[in-house]
Amino acid sequence: MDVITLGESMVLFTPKASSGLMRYAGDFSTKIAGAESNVAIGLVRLGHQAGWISRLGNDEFGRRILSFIRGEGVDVSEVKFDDSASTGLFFKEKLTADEARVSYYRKDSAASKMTSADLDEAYISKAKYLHITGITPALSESCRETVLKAVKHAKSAGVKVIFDPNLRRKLWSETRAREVLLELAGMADIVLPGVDEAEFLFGESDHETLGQAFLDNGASAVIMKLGKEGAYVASEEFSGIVPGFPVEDVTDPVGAGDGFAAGCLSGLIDGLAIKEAVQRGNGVGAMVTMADGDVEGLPDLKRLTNFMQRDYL
Ligand code: CKP
Ligand code: MG
Repeated sequence: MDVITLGESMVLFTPKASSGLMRYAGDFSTKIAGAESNVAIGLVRLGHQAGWISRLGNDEFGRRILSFIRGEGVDVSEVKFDDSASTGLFFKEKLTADEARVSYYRKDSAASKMTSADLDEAYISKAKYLHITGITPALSESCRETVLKAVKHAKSAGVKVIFDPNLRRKLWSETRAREVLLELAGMADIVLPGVDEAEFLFGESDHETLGQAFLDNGASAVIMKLGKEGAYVASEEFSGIVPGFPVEDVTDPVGAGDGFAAGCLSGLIDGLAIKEAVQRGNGVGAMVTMADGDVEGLPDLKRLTNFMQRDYL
C-alpha cells in the first residue's frame, strides 16, 4: 500500500439549477465526496495503491459510498458499517463562477463515531504514507483521538505523515481548531495548508515567515497552496514558489486541494524531487477545478502529463 487515509465521505447534493437560493431548488444531482477518499481516488487514478479507513451508516447512502470508492479501486477493507448512525450528507451551492457554499448534515454521523478501536495498526504499518486532514478531528472527540493514535502509530512504524489542515469553521470553534491543527501540524512530516489556513494558524501573512513557522513547529516540509499562483515550499531540499497552471474557466473549485495532495504524494512516491512533486500537485489541482464534482476531474498520469505539457484539450 502506498497511502492510507482516514476520514468521512458523504453523499454530495448539488441543485441542478445553476444559480439561485437552494430553498427553491427542486432537483438535485448527487455525487460522492470527502477530502480523504478524494485523495485516495486521486492516487489510484495516478497508478498508486491507496486504502481508506472509515465508518458508514448501514443505509442506502452508506452502501452507495462504499461501492463507489471500492469501484474506483481504493482498498475499503477497513471500512465498517454502523447500525446506529446515519451516513453524512452535504450540499454544495454554486454562488459565483469560482465560489461555492457548502452545508453539512453530518452531526452524529456514522463516521463521527469512529474510535481508536477501529484502527488496525498493522494496516497502517504497511503504508509509505499516512494522509490525514483537519476535518476528521473536528467531527468528534473520539475521531480526534483516532487520528492522534493513527499518527503516533505511523511515526513509530516509520510511515511518513502528510497533513492537510482543511480548516472547516462550520465544524468547530476557531480556538479549538487552532489548538488541534497546530498539534497535528507539529507531528506531521509534511504539512499542506492553504495560505489562508497558514495565516489562521500563525497570524502572519508573509510566505517565508509562515513556512518557517511550520518548520519551527515540527514539520520537515511545508507545501503551502497559493491557488492560481501555485504553491510555496519550505524544506531542506528546496524553498520557493512552484508556479501553478493557468485555468481559464474554473467549473468547480471544491476538491482542488485534495487533488493537489494526491498529485504531490504521487510525485513523492515516484521518487521525484519535492519541486517536481509539487508541480504534479499543481497540475492535478488545476484539472480538478475544470470538472464538476470533487473527484470527476482527477486525471490519470497520461492526461496529467499532457495537461502539464500544455497540449490538453
Ligand atoms: O479542500 P478541498 O476543497 O479539496 O476539500 C473538499 C472536501 O471533505 C469535500 O469533498 C468535502 O466533502 C470535504 O472537503 C468536507 O468535509 O468539507
Ligand atoms: Mg482543502
